[in-house]
Amino acid sequence: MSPPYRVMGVVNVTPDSFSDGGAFLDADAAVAHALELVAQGADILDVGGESTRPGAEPVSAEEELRRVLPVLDGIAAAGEAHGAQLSIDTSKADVARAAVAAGASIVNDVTALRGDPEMVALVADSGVQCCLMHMLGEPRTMQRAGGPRYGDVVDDVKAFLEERLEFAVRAGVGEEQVMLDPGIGFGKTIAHNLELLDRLAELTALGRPLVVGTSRKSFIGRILADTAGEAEPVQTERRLPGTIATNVLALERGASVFRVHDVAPVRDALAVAAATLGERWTVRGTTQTS
Ligand code: HH2
Repeated sequence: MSPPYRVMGVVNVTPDSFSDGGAFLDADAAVAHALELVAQGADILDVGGESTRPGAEPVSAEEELRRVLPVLDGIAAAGEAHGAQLSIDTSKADVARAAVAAGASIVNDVTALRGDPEMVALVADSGVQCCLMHMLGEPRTMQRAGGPRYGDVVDDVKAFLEERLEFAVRAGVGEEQVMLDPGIGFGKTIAHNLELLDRLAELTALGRPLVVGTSRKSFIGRILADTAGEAEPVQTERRLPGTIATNVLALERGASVFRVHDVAPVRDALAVAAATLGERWTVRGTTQTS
């Protein structure tokens, strides 16, 4: 029986993503990588053509489409996705529309429907699932010195996600289409990220599946550097154990979709953690995955 949580493998078709920028810019390499993630057990493939790392420059819809469409088509043509759902990581309605036509059944919008006024109608009309993520500011500026500031970060993120869910539902999106994400690393200090992970269970009160994306993020690199007395954040290649630790904790606190670059090791860690938690996790999980 497959577990009631899902692993979302990251397929970045970008020159500038923070951990794998340029590695899969070529469509064939990206398709091969996507199929490798399926072989590792990915339930969802999240294909993105625009980096959202701090400081990243926006790209046009045309360029984003030029990057992602051949990859979505290639995955479909290979016929080896074995039921893995395709997700498009975009905040542009034109990109999402073309991706849905090419087989995507999830729109992962890091702006939570604020980036493009046409996005909410696209999600409502097409009936696809969508992931609404919290972000303070925008990628180009969100981690600048001086910010980000919150009253209580968990309360603020929760109120934001609740408002976005209501907005989507008012515009005709079915509540059952929506997943919510606290947006780890998006306009947050290390302390904010840790507080959100520690108190993640409070977000389960929103009644929708929670997505978390901690994979290889810089707060992991900085915690490890501080612990080891190193000046620079440890490199992304050394962030897998921290990625696993945070995903296991997120599972225990009620998350049910895990967005990661390294699918196989995270899947194994989650399987053992879920077995250990037994009923305590399943009870929460089953109320959330419908
Ligand atoms: N994180 C990134 C991108 N998209 N989507 C959701 N729902 N949640 C996340 O935490 C999230 C996301 C950033 O990671 P990555 O895609 O590896 O980097 P980049 O944005 O530089 O391409």
